[in-house]
Amino acid sequence: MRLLHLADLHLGQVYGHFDRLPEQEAVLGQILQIIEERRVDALLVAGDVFHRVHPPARAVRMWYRFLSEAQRRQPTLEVVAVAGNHDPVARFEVAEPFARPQGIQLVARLARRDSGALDPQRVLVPLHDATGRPRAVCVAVPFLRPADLRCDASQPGWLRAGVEAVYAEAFELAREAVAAAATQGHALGVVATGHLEVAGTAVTSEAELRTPFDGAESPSAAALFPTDLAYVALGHVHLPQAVGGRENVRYAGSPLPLSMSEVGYAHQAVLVELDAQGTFAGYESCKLTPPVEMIRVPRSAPGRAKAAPLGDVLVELDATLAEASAAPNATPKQWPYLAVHVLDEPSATDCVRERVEAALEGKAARLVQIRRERPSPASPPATSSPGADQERAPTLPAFEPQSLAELDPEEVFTLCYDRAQATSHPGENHNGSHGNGAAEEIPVEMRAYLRELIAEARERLTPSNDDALAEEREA
Ligand SMILES: [Mn+2]
Repeated sequence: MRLLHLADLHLGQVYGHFDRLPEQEAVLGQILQIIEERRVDALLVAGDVFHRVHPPARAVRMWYRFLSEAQRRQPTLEVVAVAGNHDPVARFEVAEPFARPQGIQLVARLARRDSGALDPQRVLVPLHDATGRPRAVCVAVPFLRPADLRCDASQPGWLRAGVEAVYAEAFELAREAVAAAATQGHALGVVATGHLEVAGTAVTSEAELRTPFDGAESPSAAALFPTDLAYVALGHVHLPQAVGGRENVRYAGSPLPLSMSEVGYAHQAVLVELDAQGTFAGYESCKLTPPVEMIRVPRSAPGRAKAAPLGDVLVELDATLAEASAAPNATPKQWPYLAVHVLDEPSATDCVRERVEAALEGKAARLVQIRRERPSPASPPATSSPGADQERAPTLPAFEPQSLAELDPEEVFTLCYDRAQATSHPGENHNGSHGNGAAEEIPVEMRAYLRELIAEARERLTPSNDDALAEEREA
């Protein structure tokens, strides 16, 4: 049977102040084509369907339309979609009464029985081929929150232990289902979903950094996923890759670059083949084409600084846009996104934004970010300063009001935390000898509570606001 693995759609993302739904619709169109042409039996969506806990109504509509259109084109298609950390937990499953009878499973939290044991009826989803024959069972695990776990939070490493325990219990249930099916003459493969950072994963995106296990704390693929699994469809990390050296344990990555840090690699969906015995028989990466270009000035290149003095930036901006020039009849919704990173020199003027905007006058480009970076005291304030450690420079980045739109509350908290650490332990970590420049990581437990708080705050925001804003923007 044939599976299509997607993740991190982030529908409803607003970049700078530009709505990305038109691009997302275009990419969903490419995915529909793959589903139809390749006769996909089951679609696995590994979390972060939406960008925010309160997605705009148009994003929700787009998601349901996509599911419905996918089944119109491929009527036997089954779908398993689990929620990621960006998704609205309470509302992700609300369409279930309609979706479930259609073979669409929407899973946002772990269903348990009164005994506390996982409910196999909800955690396991049977998957069939086009003839209706059972071929696999999917262990549908969403992004796990502390409330989903059954473990002693006072023990060190409880988060990891709790997550490992959930997967171990779910795979035990899957084994029982496989054994039961074998007595009926069916050979089932076991596939699984997950929305988490697995140890040893390469991360390039700023968006998914520092969640949810804080690097060292995250569980390994070996600890989580037994080797007899047919396939593991992962989400959360936006860089597509195999995990733990296993070709059948993969992150699909984001179908569209969400920010400049996700440019420079191919975006894709993963087509997976299971043989008649339900074992992994290979995969194919189906390339997706981003409809809009993303440009960062200065252009990034290995060994090149991420920021440049304003004068250099303006010169490069001019040359880049002359060369990029979108099709002459392109509408503003097709114009490339532009991010500008300016090095803040002591002599720099205060009107960086005005000068950049003036340079863009009449140009077909959409400015999403002006980032001003202070030169780090350890390196000379020249364009040629090595850029390797600039991801998180030892000095904290200066904030431009507009870049706030891109910031996530957790990121703000992390920066404040780093700043507080830097002032309470001056000199300890100020020379940039630690690559990430962070004084000390936020304790895992503190971060877990912070996330709960943020989720709660988001739930309490009036949902109508987004929609009103979106309609206004569209008008
Ligand atoms: Mn994501």
